[in-house]
Amino acid sequence: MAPAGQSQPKLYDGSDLRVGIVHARWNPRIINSLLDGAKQALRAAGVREDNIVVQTVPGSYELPFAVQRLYSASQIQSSSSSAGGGLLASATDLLSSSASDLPSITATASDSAPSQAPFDAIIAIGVLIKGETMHFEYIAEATSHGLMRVQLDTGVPVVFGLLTVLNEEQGLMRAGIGGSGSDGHNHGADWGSAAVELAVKRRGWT
Ligand code: DLZ
Repeated sequence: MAPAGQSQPKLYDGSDLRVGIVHARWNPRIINSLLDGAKQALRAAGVREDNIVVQTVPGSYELPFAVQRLYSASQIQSSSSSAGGGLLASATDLLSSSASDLPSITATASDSAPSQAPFDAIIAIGVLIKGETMHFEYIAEATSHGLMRVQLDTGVPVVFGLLTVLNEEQGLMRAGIGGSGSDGHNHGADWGSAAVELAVKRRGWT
């Protein structure tokens, strides 16, 4: 279902897309639901599970750097595998904090192998909850500008999955797990759909 204020989006075919997701680890309950929503929308558009690469960073402030590095790493990985250099250790190791974060890499080049192409879109997910100091304002502004800069500098769509909320309840509602009356709407699903739409349209715009 489309969120309030938006017409029903068209469905786009994501079956040959490779999508990265980078999420912050603050406010994990909200983050996990947003992440699930984004992944569900990607899968519903046909994106293969093994073409969805998830990485984590400590907090939202780290998102722009991580997205930028993840994208460049995927470009390097792609050019070295297409140059016949064989499989390098995954370039996304650069961002991995644990082995379970790593995308699975198989050594056979078949139709069923995960894509080695650069990411077609990257979704950045974070939840900033306003506190009593100015932290919120500084992190929100720096992260928003940073993510916009990364997408314009790299030419890859970066979906803005940064919730800036006044309290936890607002965040839970926007993750579809609110408690009072309505559960709210999971914005992560919109971000997954936006990633597929932008990735498909970008191919026609280049
Ligand atoms: C420091 C901080 C604070 C106060 N609040 C949040 C938050 O609500 N959400 C979030 O994702 N990150 C928060 N952080 C951490 C910063 O984003 C960052 O990780 C640290 O300042 C280290 O650079």
